[in-house]
Amino acid sequence: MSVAIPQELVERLAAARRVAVLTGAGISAESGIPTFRDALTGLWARYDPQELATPEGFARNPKLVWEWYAARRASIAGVQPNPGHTALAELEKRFEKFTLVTQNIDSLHQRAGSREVVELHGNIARVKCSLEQIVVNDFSRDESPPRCHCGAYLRPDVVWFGEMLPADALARAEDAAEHCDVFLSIGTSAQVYPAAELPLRALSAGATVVEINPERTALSRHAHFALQGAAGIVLPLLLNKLRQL
Ligand code: BJW
Repeated sequence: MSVAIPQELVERLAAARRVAVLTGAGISAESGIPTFRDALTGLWARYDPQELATPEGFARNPKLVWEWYAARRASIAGVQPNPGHTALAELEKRFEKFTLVTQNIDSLHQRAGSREVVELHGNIARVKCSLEQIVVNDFSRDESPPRCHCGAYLRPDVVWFGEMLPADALARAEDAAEHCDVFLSIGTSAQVYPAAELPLRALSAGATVVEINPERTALSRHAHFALQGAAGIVLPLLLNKLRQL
């Protein structure tokens, strides 16, 4: 699928001083990590989020949840950032202020070289105590799940449904959305809150909002530009157009 990049978008981006970006599972799809809501290959098409991504599910069956995340952690460790991640790391260098807010837990933005990354939904590589909510680095892997020194189970340091997002990350994301000239929403279905509110906050504050996604989403009709294509194709094209100006 070939995607035309509107010249007006390139010019608005070139004139921008502050850029905010929200990414979702779609940007990592081309690295081989499944999205959540794809009807056939999405994680939630094959697994029940109530059982695997809620505190109640973890309380019912901690071993099942721990082992599901352990398998995902192992598969994420084997993938590489793709041209979409790399293009964002390059874009960051061109702007006075560039905040990359991600819902992803896979560290692929950091591995591609992005520096200012705000993780809204945690990081699968970290483990925290399910009682004390503090990150734990040193634990015995003999049990499944392992236990904290306090006796409670350890769990992945990710945000499940019904849980609050890390307050500092959310505050930084909201500030970036409300004080940017251009906001890019990339590879997210825009269904999960509060992340889905960020592009709407940017719109209300007067930013140019751009969506990059092969499918239309709830955001598409609000965006100034909805580019229908894969992030790994569209982002390098956009970067090239900017370089040619
Ligand atoms: C491509 C592509 C390519 C494919 N290139 N694109 C207000 C209104 C309604 C509900 C709520 C609300 N406020 C809170 C809620 C409840 C809930 C919520 O939003 N529910 C909705 C489902 C309705 N939110 C919460 O519970 C949040 N907590 C919270 O708000 O606390 C306060 C509170 C609690 C309770 C009540 C009220 C307030 C926490 C949300 C945590 C989400 N956690 C997960 C799991 C993380 C750990 C893990 O990985 O296991 O986060 S769920 C999952 O969804 C994951 C993702 O980060 C998140 C978003 O998904 P994403 O990234 O958009 O992926 P997909 O699959 O949906 O979309 C992929 C897109 O990519 C698609 O559009 C494709 O087309 C596209 N794509 N290939 C570009 N190559």
